[in-house]
Amino acid sequence: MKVAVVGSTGMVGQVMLKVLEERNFPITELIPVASEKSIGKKVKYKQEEYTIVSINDAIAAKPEIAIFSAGGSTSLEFAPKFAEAGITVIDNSSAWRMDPDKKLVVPEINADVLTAGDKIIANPNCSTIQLVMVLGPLNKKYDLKRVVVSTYQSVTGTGKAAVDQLNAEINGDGSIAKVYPYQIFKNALPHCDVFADDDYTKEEIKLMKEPKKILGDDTFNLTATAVRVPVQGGHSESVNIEFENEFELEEVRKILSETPGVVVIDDVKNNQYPMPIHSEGKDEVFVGRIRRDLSQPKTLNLWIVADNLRKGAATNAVQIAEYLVANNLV
Ligand code: 11C
Repeated sequence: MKVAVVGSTGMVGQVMLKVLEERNFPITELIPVASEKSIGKKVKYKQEEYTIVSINDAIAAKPEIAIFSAGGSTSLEFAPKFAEAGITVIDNSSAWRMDPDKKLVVPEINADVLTAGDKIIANPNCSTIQLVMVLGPLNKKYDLKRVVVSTYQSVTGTGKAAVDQLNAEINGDGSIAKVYPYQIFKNALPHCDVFADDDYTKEEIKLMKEPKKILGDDTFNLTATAVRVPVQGGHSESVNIEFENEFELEEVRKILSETPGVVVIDDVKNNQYPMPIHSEGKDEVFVGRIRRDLSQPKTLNLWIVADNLRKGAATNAVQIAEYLVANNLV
């Protein structure tokens, strides 16, 4: 299978190459694509060097699959051109996620919506993916009524310049250009992505809309506050979930433990709970601090952590590609 990785030099693009390699995706030819300044440079994949080509050259090479992580405007302009050439695009940007004609997919939850006719498939936002991995199985059993999520997001979600800002601030180097409007070291910014409608940020709006589309259920309410913290290994989420139906805590733990891709770490007597420092580099979504909300019935509190560059981006995209191949949809 010929595979193009568009945005191959970016933070997510680099993890995509790593994940494709680790999972031994059946690649016969890798076509790395990046912006003009990187064309002609090399990327490494399975001990071999591949030359970065332009996006138009990638279309001409006719890969079966193109995985995009090059930002919304590149996706908006080029994904349709790839699709017209018969290439299936898996797009990690927010460009197509809420388009009613495009599928938004977390394979463990809704891969069955995919067909051979889907030529542009959207990969959800990182904080959405880890949330729906937990909401999905609980919704099936207890029926969601209302979800309140607060995130604690890694600087890696913003990109390399943000990681550089944090490290420079840790090292006392004030000369680096700031990606955030404020210092991030020793700080927490209630501000991920830009402010948009009704004083919510775009990240919060993604979190409030995408889960309903993925779960195929808009009968529940969801509100979000997204916070950037000086953390690198992954995104964390504090989630309050009210159900229509009563639940037993032990059954909740059992359902989540049996959900593929979810790992329960919940032993507070021994200080065991998920943390970004442990999720870094892993593909699973970790959940813990599972407890009743004592303030009202049928309501649960829990804590979800995942590596936003892996399950939150690259791994989920590669899993979509794996599903397409396994089901002869490309
Ligand atoms: C963040 N979730 O951490 C973002 C990064 O819509 O795919 C990914 C943005 C997106 O800031």
